[in-house]
Amino acid sequence: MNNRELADTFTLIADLLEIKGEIIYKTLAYRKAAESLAVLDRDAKAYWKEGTLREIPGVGEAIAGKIEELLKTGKLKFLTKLKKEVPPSLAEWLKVPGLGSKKVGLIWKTLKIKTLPQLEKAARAGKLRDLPGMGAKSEAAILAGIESLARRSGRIPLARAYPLALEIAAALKKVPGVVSAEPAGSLRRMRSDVGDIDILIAAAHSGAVMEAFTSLPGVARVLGRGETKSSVEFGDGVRAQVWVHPPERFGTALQYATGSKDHNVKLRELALKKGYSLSEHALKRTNGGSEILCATELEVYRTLGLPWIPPELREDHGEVEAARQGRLPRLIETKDIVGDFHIHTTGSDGRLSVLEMARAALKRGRKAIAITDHSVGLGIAGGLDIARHERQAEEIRRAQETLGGAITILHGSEVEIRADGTLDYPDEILAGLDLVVASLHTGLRQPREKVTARALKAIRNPHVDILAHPTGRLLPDREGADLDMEAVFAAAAEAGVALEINSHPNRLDLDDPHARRAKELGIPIAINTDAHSEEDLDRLFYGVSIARRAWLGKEDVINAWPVEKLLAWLKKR
Ligand code: DGT
Ligand code: CA
Ligand code: ZN
Repeated sequence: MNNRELADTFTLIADLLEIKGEIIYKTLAYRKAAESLAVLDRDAKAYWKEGTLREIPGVGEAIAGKIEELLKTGKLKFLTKLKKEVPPSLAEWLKVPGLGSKKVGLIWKTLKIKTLPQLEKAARAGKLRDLPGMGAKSEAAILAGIESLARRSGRIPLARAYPLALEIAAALKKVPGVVSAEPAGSLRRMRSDVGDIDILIAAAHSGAVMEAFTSLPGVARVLGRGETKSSVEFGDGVRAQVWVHPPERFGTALQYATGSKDHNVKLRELALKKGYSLSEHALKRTNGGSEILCATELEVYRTLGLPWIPPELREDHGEVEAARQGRLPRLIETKDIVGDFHIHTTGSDGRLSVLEMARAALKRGRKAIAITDHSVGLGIAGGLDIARHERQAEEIRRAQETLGGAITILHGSEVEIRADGTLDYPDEILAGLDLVVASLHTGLRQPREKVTARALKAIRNPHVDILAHPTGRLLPDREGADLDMEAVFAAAAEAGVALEINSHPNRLDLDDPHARRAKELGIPIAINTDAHSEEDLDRLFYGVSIARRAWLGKEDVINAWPVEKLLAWLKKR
């Protein structure tokens, strides 16, 4: 049993005792032990072998005995007996937002039910509202809680984690004594989903930071609180942990905590070859063991003879070798993007007019945009029929006149690829447009051959310039179409059609492995916002992050080309 499993065991005991109705101080002892085991920096087994288990904060004689029994036998008689009295499935109920141990105990004892599906059934049948201290409102809250629990897959979409991480970091930066607060882990590497949120703090003392962190608004449970590390869970199940390190070692700690694990392993091997040892705690010379303090990551990499490696590349996908040979790519940055070729307005399901959208884009430094409202077939989004589409040309002309030469507004369309692969406007209409974005929104569950054939047919239509969000996936739960991506790439390369990285954090489609493959094949990439509102324009950086994870530079991305080059490309097509 490792520390995590020991901690989970004691949490389970505390949960079951609480549901049983045990006095609170008894359950608190188990929770305290669980919290300190969760953040312990050494294996509990090591303490046990030394006979020093009771040095672990919150571990007294009784709990030390239980840890010993668990480590020896993998089981605990006390828990086995407790599980006979209180069904362990009830602990699941505590994860339902808005459901505490008192209510769990009450529902279980009165209605004689013990599983989550039984609880849901009882709530739907209106059986909870008449229990003492409850009502229709708390019944509805429980039902909503069960539904949100069901939606939660193991990993957290970046769209949820990223803003939360920035909020946490901003709040902790304000704590007196904090020098820096930076997200680390998979979030800093901009993976499209993350297991948890890791935040690194540079501060000489940790007390005030931990206090502020564990009492942040929205924190539902404190999972562990220690000197160097604490972790919490938010109401929707998102977990975050904070590590505090002295400022003079912050670079070493940030580098470690950013990962990935595989990247760190590579780096550690390189360090050993060069006569250093690199660990979570310190970078040291192997002979003599003197420490090299690194306040910044740059110093860590420089000591190992490397340039700083951008976090998005740290996946052990060849970046360490490339860094050694001085051939790291110059990655695209958000400020390189001058164009956005997938934008909606009130013409279909967007919130702003052409002029408002163009102003908003101009404010963000864009020099060219394409208005690409949905075509008529996509009834749900109120697509433009041909007459309305032609009237939109007039709206665009007026907006262009109002804004002068500051921004080029192209008239495009996001034209639907129908079930048979034909497009939703006739070729004459498409031929008259500045730019055509084709996309699949329906029939995504078609068999591989059929859906691939549709995409290929669209790519081969000579009027199509960009294939938008190619797979149609929606994060976190709706998988994309079962496309044969190699066939899509081959067709796009041949036709010279650009493939989109859709920046909406629920799409991020192409994903980074596919975007990297597309670059290898010389396919132009478009990073578009697919904006339906002004705020969507600010989500461009998500798409840029995917491009960076795919090793793309600005030459690979049509949105980063000078406007003249883009116009020449469109004209030639
Ligand atoms: P996640 O949270 O599953 O999306 O992925 P990460 O990469 O954030 O991983 P996490 O949260 O388990 O750990 C944070 C960082 O700590 C990770 O990126 C690298 C570092 N790390 C964790 N375990 C190890 C390890 O066993 N060896 C090394 N070298 N680094 C580790
Ligand atoms: Ca993590
Ligand atoms: Zn769109």
